[in-house]
Amino acid sequence: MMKRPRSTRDRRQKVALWLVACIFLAGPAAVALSRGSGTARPLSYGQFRKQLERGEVASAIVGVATIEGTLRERDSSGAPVAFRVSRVGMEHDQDLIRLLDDHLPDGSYSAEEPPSPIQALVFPGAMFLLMIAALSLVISRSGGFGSAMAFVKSRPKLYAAGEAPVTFEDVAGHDEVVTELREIVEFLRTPGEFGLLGGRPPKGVLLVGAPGTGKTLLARAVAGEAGVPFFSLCGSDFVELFVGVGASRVRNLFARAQAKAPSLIFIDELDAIGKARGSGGPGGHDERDQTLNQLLVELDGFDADRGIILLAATNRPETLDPALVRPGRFDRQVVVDRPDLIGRAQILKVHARSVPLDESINLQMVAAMTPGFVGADLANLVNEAALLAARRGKTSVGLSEFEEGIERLIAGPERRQRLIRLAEKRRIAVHEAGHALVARCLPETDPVHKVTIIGRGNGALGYTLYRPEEDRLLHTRTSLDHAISSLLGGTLAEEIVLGEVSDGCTSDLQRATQIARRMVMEFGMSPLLGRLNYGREATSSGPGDSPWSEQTAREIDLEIRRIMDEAEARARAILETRRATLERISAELIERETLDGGALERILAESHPAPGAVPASASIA
Ligand code: NHX
Ligand code: ZN
Repeated sequence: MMKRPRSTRDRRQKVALWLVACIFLAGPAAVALSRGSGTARPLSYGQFRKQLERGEVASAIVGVATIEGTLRERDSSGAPVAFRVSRVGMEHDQDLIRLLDDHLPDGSYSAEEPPSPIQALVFPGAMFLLMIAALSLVISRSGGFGSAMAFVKSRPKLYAAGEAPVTFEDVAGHDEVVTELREIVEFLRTPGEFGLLGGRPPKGVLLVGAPGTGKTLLARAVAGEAGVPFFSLCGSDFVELFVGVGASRVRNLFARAQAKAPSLIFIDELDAIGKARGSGGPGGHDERDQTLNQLLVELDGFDADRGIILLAATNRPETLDPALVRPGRFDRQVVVDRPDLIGRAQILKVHARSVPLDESINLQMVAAMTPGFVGADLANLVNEAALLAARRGKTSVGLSEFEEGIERLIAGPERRQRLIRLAEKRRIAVHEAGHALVARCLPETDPVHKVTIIGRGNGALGYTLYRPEEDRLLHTRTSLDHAISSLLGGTLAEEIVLGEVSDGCTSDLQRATQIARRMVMEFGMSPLLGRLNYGREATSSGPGDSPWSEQTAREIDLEIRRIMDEAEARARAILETRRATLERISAELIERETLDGGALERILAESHPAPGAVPASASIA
């Protein structure tokens, strides 16, 4: 191939690049200019209609997707205030035209002409063609398709040695994991000494744990402690549009890491490439398989003595291709658990370093309120609490901000619907009172922390919050039975007090049924089916596929049904014998909207029978 003089090539490439840049930049700018929306006040469609009805609109031009015009209101310079309503779309209706006619009768509104079909088609078309032309110019001038691929190649995020100042000091709540990882740090620091006694250095280490538990942070800390470069990529980065790109990225990654050895490679979400081959159904997974094969080749190819270690993270190790976890590959697994009480307190301490806390606050208490939270959740919580304190005009963050922050993280921000019909408010209150009362009357449930009929951003109209007193690791059969009963308590209370149920119970029933199903299928808690594990859910895709007989399938259904029925009977007995208490709690809820654990206790203390007294009819299960 003839070589073009370099200067010409460079110049053409520059021109082409400028062309691309201009089109990208000029497009939106031109649109913005033509709209003249520089100082227009953005209004929602609703606001606009309201202002129109109040006669506050002076003129309006109704466009295809926008309404622009001026208000009667004047700004500081005496000019009428311009406004702009965008994303009107569907809401253009006959009603609007009538409104405009009524309120702007002197014809001070008009409709913008829709763009002619020619304009609408030709302009974007021409832009598109120009872009393609410019892009292909760039590609052809920069050396053909091979380097076009480089364009697509996502470079691994590289943290040079010493540049990633994360150390084990920054990792709180994972003492055991850190102990295990120190060995890897030692190896990276002095790769040679490891093999002195014939020991084989680790090659690949798999960090296994739920999302947000700090696996990436741990990997960075290993690199930081060892002072080696850290190449970080996410598994899903490898799974791309074009067959072969993923594999070439793997090759590229290892080549770069080898060049900088000793070094650390970190692949997050390994399961994205490492899923068992051929598990994804027929066809379409060649790309992932190629990528995985390349990864295996590289894993076998690199000589561990050179001081490269591969760390990877996954939250589903069981889905990984068995070839990946064979000796000499990812042969070590380190479990990064959800932090326990002590771990959470340590993590909170790290995140609260830069946040002024109330003197009264004790992070131990916050840790106790957040069972199940992972590091990322706790970081969010501290942030949320700090924002709330700022919004409330406080100079330090107190316990109440943490409490509200926890609820926001679990269920979203408060959503006080302005308009709830009294009958519905009553139903919500009865429902939540039912949950709370059943939970409170059964010995093996978590204590009720709070009951409320104030809705939340997640769509719940009301909810009952429990407070697990310590991290519960195991659940007895009784505690699962009781959990189902309290989940059913809401709907049952509606039925008992209001005569019929509503459609609000989906999520309660889902959760209750899931517990019952797992009791039967996973925990061997059904006498009829015996202590067998039938696997999670049915994996069958067609009839006759299921790993158990039809007879067993029927028995599973019947046993799930029996557990649910017994739990329902238990809850019903509690609610029927305490009908007055139920009504009392819901009345208080309607009045006060939220009851905390203490308020609930006070109501219960004045009521009969006492919560602990189990009615005779409830002893059937
Ligand atoms: C509906 N919403 O779909 C209406 C609009 C029964 C008093 N007909 O069980 O709010 O029914 O104890 C987390 C958990 C939405 C998020 C449950 C989001 C339920 C909630 C649907 C109370 N509390 N149901 C409950 C409820 C509903 C929903 C959720 C969620 C209701 C119930 C929502
Ligand atoms: Zn409910």
